[in-house]
Amino acid sequence: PNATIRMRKYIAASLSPSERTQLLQRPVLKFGEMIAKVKPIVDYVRTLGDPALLELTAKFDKAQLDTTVTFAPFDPETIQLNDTVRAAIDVAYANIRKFHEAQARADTLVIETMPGVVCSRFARPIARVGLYVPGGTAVLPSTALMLGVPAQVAGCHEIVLATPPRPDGSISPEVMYVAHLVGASAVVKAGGAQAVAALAYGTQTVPKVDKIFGPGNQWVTAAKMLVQNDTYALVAIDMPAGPSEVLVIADQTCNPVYVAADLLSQAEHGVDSQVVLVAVNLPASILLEIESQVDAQARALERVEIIRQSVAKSIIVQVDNINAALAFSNDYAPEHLILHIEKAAAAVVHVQNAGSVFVGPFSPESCGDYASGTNHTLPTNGYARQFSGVNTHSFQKHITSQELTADGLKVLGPVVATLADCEGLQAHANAVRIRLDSL
Ligand code: HSO
Ligand code: ZN
Repeated sequence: PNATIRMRKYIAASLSPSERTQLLQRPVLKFGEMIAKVKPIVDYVRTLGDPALLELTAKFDKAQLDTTVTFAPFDPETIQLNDTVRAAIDVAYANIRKFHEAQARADTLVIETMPGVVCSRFARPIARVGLYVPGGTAVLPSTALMLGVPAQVAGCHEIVLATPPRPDGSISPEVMYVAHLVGASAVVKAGGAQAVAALAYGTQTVPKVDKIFGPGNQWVTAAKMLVQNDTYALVAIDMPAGPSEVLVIADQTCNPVYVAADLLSQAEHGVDSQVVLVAVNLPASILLEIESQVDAQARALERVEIIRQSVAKSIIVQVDNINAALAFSNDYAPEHLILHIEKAAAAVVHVQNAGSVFVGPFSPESCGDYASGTNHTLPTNGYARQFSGVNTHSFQKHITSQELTADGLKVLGPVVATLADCEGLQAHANAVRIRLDSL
């Protein structure tokens, strides 16, 4: 227990291609295995509904409940919350709301592609959404905000929040207050694969939803992936989720105390959290200072035992210049990227793959995790290559439409008829020619 809390060190230039690939990899998630484990749970809830949900909640969350769902209104007067916490939630709510409202603006496109041919696109909310708020080793009212605010801003009609109850059967007042702020219609007291199944299929009391959002452990993620593939459930998910990650790029201008603090803020999430430091041409003394700060700061933290395990699996990669650092980061595609470098803002144009970027010494990840306005539900596991973090559009779909005038059809019709002939689809060509003949 007294061993130094330290990350493994590598020099990028001396890595073989396969060693580099190895370092870029996340721990393999055994999805096949997990799917097999969650399937019986999902099937049980799908076929039996509430009784199954109550039984599984007693088994996994040690909570004996009579009913699973609490319906709105959630009277804020009845929610016991200290004033400072309430005020902090209010500020976070306002900032997240500002940033996510702006995303919904200027959403409508109207484009005349040819004279008399007008194409448009407009957004509509996904009517019913399910937001999974994890319990487990930490209570996460911030996740309720990060999912609830964009759902509210997008105009979703029914917002169902699911979260595991505490052993006494209650939900934390912080989460209940957020449920009130975002206008949730129901809170489902259940967690894990069973909660995902309830949201996907609905039960006697749990409303069925159209899309399920939120982070969670392997059980939750596997259940989301399973129900997404069930055409009977007809449900979408936000993205596949894995353990949380951060990649910090630091050069000789960095503050080693800040760098260590940022690495640890991610390392405390869980034993499988991924923490990477890319050191750009760092003098040995600064690197040593970061390492000793990691050890010293970690020892003073309550979650030191979690950190011991996550830090042991974490790495420092030493590179010669900023281009090499950004290349490594882009290949890694981190959920969070923190830039502790001289011209941090100027480096952002070179970021190709990342969930969210934290620019300069005064932008700790914690600010984005809670209250700056950006979303903290972000792609992990390298999925930042092809996924965006949760945003207002995640709660909408875009519908396109077109309207042609008679003159428009005269111009476009022959083109369409030619292409339809090409494909041998005579009825398609006909639908145009019949009109052209009558014009
Ligand atoms: N860093 C986490 C989000 C979070 N941090 C919630 C604190 N609370 C995953 O991106
Ligand atoms: Zn965090």
